[in-house]
Amino acid sequence: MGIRTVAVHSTADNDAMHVRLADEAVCIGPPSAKDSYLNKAAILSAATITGADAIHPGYGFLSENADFASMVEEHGFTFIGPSPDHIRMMGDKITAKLAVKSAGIPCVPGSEGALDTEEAALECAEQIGYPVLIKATAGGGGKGMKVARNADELRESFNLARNEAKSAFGNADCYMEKYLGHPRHIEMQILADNYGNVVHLGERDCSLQRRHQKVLEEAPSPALTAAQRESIGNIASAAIKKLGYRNAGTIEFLFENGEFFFIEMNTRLQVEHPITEAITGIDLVREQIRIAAGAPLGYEQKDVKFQGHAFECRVNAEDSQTFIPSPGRITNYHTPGGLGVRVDSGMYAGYRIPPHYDSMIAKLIVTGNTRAEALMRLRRALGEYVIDGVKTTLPLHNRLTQDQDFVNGDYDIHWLEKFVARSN
Ligand code: MV4
Repeated sequence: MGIRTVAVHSTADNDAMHVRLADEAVCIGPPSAKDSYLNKAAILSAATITGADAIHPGYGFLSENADFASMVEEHGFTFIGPSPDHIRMMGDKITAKLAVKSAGIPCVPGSEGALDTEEAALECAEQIGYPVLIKATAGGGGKGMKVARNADELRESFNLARNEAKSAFGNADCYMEKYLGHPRHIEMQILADNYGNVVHLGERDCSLQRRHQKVLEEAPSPALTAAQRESIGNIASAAIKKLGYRNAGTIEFLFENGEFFFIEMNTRLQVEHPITEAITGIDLVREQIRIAAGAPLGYEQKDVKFQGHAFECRVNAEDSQTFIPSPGRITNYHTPGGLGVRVDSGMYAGYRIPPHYDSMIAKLIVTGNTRAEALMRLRRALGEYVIDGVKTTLPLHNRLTQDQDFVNGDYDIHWLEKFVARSN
């Protein structure tokens, strides 16, 4: 887009590739994230001294922090993302669910808002039927959840859930949902401009996860028909328009027995966005910047063409069996390439992976005309990828992409945990 960029970084990331490649770089503090990447004043100072126009929050850190988004705007910069009000609305899981439900999105049967007492919880559970799940409104992403299979378990866990939510998030409010036993995790990507134009860019199947960390994602989902995609996509777009939401967003669903149930909405760009780019040809970060700059979307749903199939493997510097982080120096590095192969990474030979942050070091995204073609390319690309000096999850991806259930697209949100246990 010809836009000059400023990278911000901690002292632990002095040698990071993005720092080398950006037009300018500003150090915003020491390794500890709370003193650098979460330091709002330091980031705003960096924007001020470099004369920045806009701030892209990336993913993680302050990307879903409503207070940061509003500070960015108050200081005269453009926040590349939704309004602070929408970030706040979706950050509170009860508010989010009530809002999307009233906008027409199907939700998991459960309580209408927070449950204040054990009695109210027991009554709600009788109505919806066991097993039920207690979720903290300030949780999300798997934090602050408890399953209860009967009234005894609910009596045991309800007040505990509230106390844990209070100490973990500073907010005790909990709500209840029917517990779905074997769903897939399917999320819809949407884009909305400032003028009420909304499109969906199809779904991503993110069911392959371990301890709430996604491992491998694919688009489209092997579990959906074109009619199901169109139906939930149109429902999602209509709701986003009704809510007045702008910029990129992802609506997360559980999908079980042919039905969609909303769980959460993400108001940031997601790690797995490249698989959507791969099958739509739409550059999501470019669209985020255009929308933030006040440009109209410029195309409609009928102009969005879905082509082929894409996989993303998250490559972490971790032991592929124990998942224990393995920071350290990369001694040798060779990336795969060729048609349909994309590697999003800042790694290079000689780079020292710092121990302070998330262990994801690369994303391998592979596209083909069909799922079978994409899978063949993915296996070939995984075989070509060389990362020496640290342990990585590449061996896990090699095993996973040979598994018959995976080949058949036959998996739910619990499948990978069992696969890992089986192969250890
Ligand atoms: C659920 C559920 C079953 N039933 N809600 C976990 C993360 C958070 N986003 C919501 N989560 C779940 N909510 C109901 N009513 C099961 C999960 C869940 C899960 C969801 C998506 C991907 C992986 C998961 C792993 C365990 C549990």
